[in-house]
Amino acid sequence: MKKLTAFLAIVALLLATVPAMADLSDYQIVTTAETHKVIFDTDNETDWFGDDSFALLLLLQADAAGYIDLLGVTSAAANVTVAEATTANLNMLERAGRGDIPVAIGTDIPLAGLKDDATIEAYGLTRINCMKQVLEYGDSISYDNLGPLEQYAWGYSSLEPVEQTAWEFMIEQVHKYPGQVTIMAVGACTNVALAILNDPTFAENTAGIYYMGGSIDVPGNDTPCAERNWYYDPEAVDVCLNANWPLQVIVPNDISKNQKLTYDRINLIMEAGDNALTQMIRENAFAKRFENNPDYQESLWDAQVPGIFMCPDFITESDVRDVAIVTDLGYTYGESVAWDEGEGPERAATCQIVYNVDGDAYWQFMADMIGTDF
Ligand SMILES: [Ca+2]
Repeated sequence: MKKLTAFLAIVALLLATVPAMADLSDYQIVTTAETHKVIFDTDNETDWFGDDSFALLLLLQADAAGYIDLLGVTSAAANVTVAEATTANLNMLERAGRGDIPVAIGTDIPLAGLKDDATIEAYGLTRINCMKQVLEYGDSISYDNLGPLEQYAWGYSSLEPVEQTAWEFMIEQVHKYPGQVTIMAVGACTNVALAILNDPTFAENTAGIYYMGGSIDVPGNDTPCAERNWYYDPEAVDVCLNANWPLQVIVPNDISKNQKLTYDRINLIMEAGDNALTQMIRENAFAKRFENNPDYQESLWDAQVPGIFMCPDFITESDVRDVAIVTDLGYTYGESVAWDEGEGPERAATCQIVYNVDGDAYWQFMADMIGTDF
């Protein structure tokens, strides 16, 4: 008996020293790497390590765990120039030890061109800061030379992007895995629109598209009508909405009214593990914004996208509506307009719209995924 007691004591001691492993079998994950391939099209930024960055970390872990196959990351415009987004993507992948994931450079020139000051003034539009930077710096900035924008980056990565453009990469991958690739477009939609315009069979050969964009039942965040990602290039959104996707899911600006990143949620991730990913969060999000300000909160948009793709169970509020975008220059330029399913006009597309998730469960999932070493 004494021996058994001693043995049990040793077992208990050993168990106590092993860090708790998250039990991911508790989650209703519906995706697998064999069947669910993802291209992440993102206006990522490392100076503001926010939404896109959290989403990318979740995708990297989902790929490492075999829940998805992350085929590549493509750089889009909207909140930053494509040069900065590319630098951010390369940097994050290098820090995460994931130089095996290809990065392809997109474009920050909208389908209808960059809007100069005369156009902005003539139609009463809002000036998007990074579009002004593209106009000012043009081709003089690139992912390995950000010029005056260098102050907003972590520094440069030793990783290199692939030679293909974002839209070329998308077309190639979609035809390599017909019916299996989901596009996650969490920046401007220009790259995706270019893939569609260059290959009319592109959309129908994907598994579908998840957008972060548009404002359905709430005001926009760039203008009273328009949300930033879709305001950057409304003509591209119009092309995308009218392509022949098997599935279109929109995570609109509405979700940002419901979901916030809080001190407790970011802390949950940092307590879940100590690895290159949690260190990135600690250095660039926690230390810069939360550490000295525990009451600080920020709205969440893109970070919700990969998780609802993997576990639709997180969705608490959703419906199916017809959605179109206004492309006439003027006050309502870039506005996303929604009708009941089947009631929309010709240029409207039937989409699933996700307004809210179970935030506590979602961020526990983020913590369990990002904190685990797969
Ligand atoms: Ca984004």
